[in-house]
Amino acid sequence: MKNIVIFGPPGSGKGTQSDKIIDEFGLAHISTGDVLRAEIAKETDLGILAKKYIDDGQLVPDDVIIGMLAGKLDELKNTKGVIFDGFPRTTAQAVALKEMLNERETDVAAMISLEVNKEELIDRLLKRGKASGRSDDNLETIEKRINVYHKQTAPVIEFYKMEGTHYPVHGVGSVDDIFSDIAHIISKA
Ligand code: B4P
Repeated sequence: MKNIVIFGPPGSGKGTQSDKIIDEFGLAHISTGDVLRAEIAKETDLGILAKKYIDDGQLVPDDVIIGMLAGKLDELKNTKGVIFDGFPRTTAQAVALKEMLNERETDVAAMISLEVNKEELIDRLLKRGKASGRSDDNLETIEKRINVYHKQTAPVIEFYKMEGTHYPVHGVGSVDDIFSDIAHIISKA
């Protein structure tokens, strides 16, 4: 299996590039953000809990996310590989993902880290907020999410550097040019 982690701050293009990776490489896709938004729409217990954190720009607790991901992984059998989009977002999640994959005799082949400056992130998310009405795409929550990223999520980069699978990608420019850099990395991974 070829498993890929697509990583980066909020608005860096994880979801955008995941769509292109699916088309090109035929991998399965798990977006923890999409799963949480689906739970919120269905008003499940998990959705009600997650909404409080998401609307406040905070991460949903690790134990909740890790349990949810294990369930999703079990639904995917006989796949060529999985794109993990928005997961891991803490070092504890990175360790849990490695354990879950190792139990299934596989691992992460590449962690693609999209690098985008703060002004560009804010600009993109404010634009998306106008179109999508997402409750977390307003200036106050966006700034909180970026701070949470630097404190809790950026340390995940060190984990994958130690694993030898960290690949930084410049994430500003045309979606196709960025994808071409990503596709090159995945082909060789
Ligand atoms: P996510 O849904 O993962 O959302 P995101 O980080 O905001 O978006 P992404 O980087 O995918 O951006 P996109 O491609 O859409 O998470 C939402 C929340 O869920 C989190 O804040 C957290 O509370 C919770 N959560 C999720 N996973 C969790 C976890 N593992 N642990 C704990 N909590 C978790 O791009 C954004 C915009 O930019 C789009 O409008 C797009 O069109 C545009 N864009 C993309 N590429 C562009 C480019 N090259 N140029 C110009 N615009 C571009």
